Parts: sequence; C-alpha cells; structure tokens
Amino acid sequence: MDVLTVGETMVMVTPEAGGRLTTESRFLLRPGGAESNVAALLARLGHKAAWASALGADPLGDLILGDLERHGVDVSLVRRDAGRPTAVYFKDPTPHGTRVYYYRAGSAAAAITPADVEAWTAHSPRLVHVSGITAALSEQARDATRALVRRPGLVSFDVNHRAQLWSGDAPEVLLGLAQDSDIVFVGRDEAETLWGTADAESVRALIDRPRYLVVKDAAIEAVSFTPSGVHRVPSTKVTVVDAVGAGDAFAAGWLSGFLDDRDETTRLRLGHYAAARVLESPSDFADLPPAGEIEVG
Ligand code: KDG
Repeated sequence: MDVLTVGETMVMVTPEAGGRLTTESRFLLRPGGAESNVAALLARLGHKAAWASALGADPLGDLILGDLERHGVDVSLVRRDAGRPTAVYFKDPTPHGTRVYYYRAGSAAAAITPADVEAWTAHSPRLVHVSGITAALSEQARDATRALVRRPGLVSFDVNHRAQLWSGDAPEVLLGLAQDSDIVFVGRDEAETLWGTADAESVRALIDRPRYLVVKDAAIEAVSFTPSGVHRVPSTKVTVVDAVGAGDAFAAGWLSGFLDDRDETTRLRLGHYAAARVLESPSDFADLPPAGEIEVG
C-alpha cells in the first residue's frame, strides 16, 4: 500500500440542477470527504491508495464504499458501526458562493479511536495522510488524529480548517498536529485566520518542524519549504466552477510526485494540475489520468 488516508466521509447532497436547497426538488447523493477525495485522486493517478474510517451500517455507508471502490480505492479497513449513522452534508449554491450544512454530530466516524488508528496503520503504508477535520469531530477522534501524526513513519497533514466544526481551540490544536507531521499543506488565508500570519515565510517561521511545508495561495502560487530549499510555482489559471475539493486535489497531486520521487517543482506543478481539474469540475472530484501521462512542463 502506497498511501493510507484516514478521515470522515459523508454523503453529500447537492441540488441536481444547481438550484437552492429551498426550491430544488431533485438532489444528487455522492460521497464527500477530504481524505477519501485524496485517496480516490491518488488511485486515479496510479497509486495504491487505501482509505480507512468508520461508517454506519446503513445504505449511505454502502453508497460511499461502492463509489470509492469504483475509483480503485482499497476500502477493506473501513469499520462499520451498527450503532451510529453515516454523516450527511448539504451544499447550498447561494449567489455568494456555496454554503455547506453538516449533519455529522454523533456519526460513526466521530467515534474513531486511537485503537482504530493502531489497527489501520499496522498494515505499514509508505505514507499516512490525515487532516485537521478529524481533530474537530470529537475528543476521541482528536486523540486518534494525534496518535496518527505521532506514529513512526511518514505522515502528511492537511490543516483543512473548517470553522463551523470548531469552538475556539483550533489554532492551538491544528498547530500542534502540523508540528508533529512530516509533510504539511496549508492555505495562506487559512493560516492568516488561524494564526495571524501574513505570508508563506511567516507560516514557515511558525510551522518550523515538518520536513516539507507547502503554503498554497489560492489562484496566485504555492510555496514549499523543503530540504532542497524554497520552491515557488504559480497557480494554473482556470475558470472556477466549484472550489470544493481543490485543496484535496492539490495534496493528491503533490503526494503523487513525492511517491514517484519527482523533483519539488514537478510535485508543485502536479498539485496545481490536479487542483485545476477539480476547480473546473462541478463536483469535488476529477477523472485524472495516470501521473506518468501528465505533461507538467
Ligand atoms: O475538502 C473537501 C471537503 O471539505 C468536503 O469533501 C467535505 O470533508 C468534508 C468536510 O468535512 O468539510
């Protein structure tokens, strides 16, 4: 197994014809989860990717598993929980951007524990990918996230600050998780909101322990701080259809280049390429070709 990603996947409910939640009567049900997005995109890029989490023993859990399997993700580690549901969230396309409504309190994934993490990582993946979302789900999910980033072996962490899920301690908790990881992805804006940092260099001054830190500045550029120095690559220009999932795609592209031992500039270009394909798509996914077929200049 190349990569194991861990985190909650919900069923995402979107109005079929792009209307508002209040007026639309037809809806699409699709899996939505940052970490399973990364696994599915890595599988499309040609890597052996597994996703682990807990799902309810319900049809929504079946829907998620079926979809991820079709994308080539190994879901054999997923634990089904007969006592707790699979979470759901709704996307409401407002004139001011898409709003998200979560129904995830008490879900199966919110009850994952450090013991789950121990069982999942016993399969020795080359790399484990996790995000800050999991640490916001419950105390035990936070402990599980801490256990993941502190385990021996390579850990990649996407800060993924979701303000709706936190009640005040996000800056401290997310900084601690980032500092304990080997590879960190963070948005420049997200870092500004959390820690008041102004630019990539001040983010690096704060998150100074990981070997790789990638600071993404949306449509402008991505800057990485690595053992081979500081690298900057401008973002790919695209017409944005829906921005949800672009960060997951960036992480998948960069990690693909990392797993294939590509140079740092190529990793950043692969990140931008994958993010651009998702930005152009109405869903938070894109049918990426195998990494070897992507021309990144
Ligand atoms: O990165 C995309 C995710 O935000 C989306 O898939 C839903 O995982 C999700 C979350 O918790 O917001």
